[in-house]
Amino acid sequence: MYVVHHLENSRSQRVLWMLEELEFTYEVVRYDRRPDMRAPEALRRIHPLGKSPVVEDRKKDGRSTVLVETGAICEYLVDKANGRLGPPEDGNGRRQYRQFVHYAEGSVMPILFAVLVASKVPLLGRLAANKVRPMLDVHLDYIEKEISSRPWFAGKELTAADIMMSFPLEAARKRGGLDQRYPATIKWLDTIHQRPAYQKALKRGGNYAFAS
Ligand SMILES: N[C@@H](CCC(=O)N[C@@H](CS)C(=O)NCC(=O)O)C(=O)O
Repeated sequence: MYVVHHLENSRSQRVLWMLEELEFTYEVVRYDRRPDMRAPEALRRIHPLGKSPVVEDRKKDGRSTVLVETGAICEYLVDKANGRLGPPEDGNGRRQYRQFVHYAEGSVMPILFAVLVASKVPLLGRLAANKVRPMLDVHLDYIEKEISSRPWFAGKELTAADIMMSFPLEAARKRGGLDQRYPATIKWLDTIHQRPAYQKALKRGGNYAFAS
């Protein structure tokens, strides 16, 4: 049994979506953000980093494995699902899969985070945001080119690479300038939002401001 420690309006929505796609049984423990948008102290009792997602894989003997880091959690679930949503067979697809699983948190999220935080600070923050935004545009241009050439990030089928890419692109649409200038990316977002598993995950997760 999987227990997902899920922070409202956060990256951990992806784990719920993945569990739904795999039709795995899971429980959700929901956490509200504090007024300063940080995670509450209670999450630190589950894992010292105090971030979400945290997934517990509870074994029948009462022991549990505690997992953090969305990409690592997705890869763990792919293993548990005997490779479902994992890398495709062909070499090109495998390379794309590996790249986008890491790229989402490793390259896009840090820039997006900088834009989001800076744009909330008056005057100097906004100037800083304007400086960082072109760096985000480079990523959005690259992503648009990639997703224009195939239906999913690693080829012809949905994989964990798409699940990893969902949050940065949803957040970029909400607050980072991803708009109709990037039609293939917008179409990809609309496609994932229509999946029944995505919709079920939304109901399980509660507040999520990034799905529209
Ligand atoms: N790279 C990590 C990032 C984890 C992370 O920063 N989670 C955010 C959720 S969007 C969080 O818990 N923020 C609240 C806080 O830092 O207090 C992952 O993908 O799991």
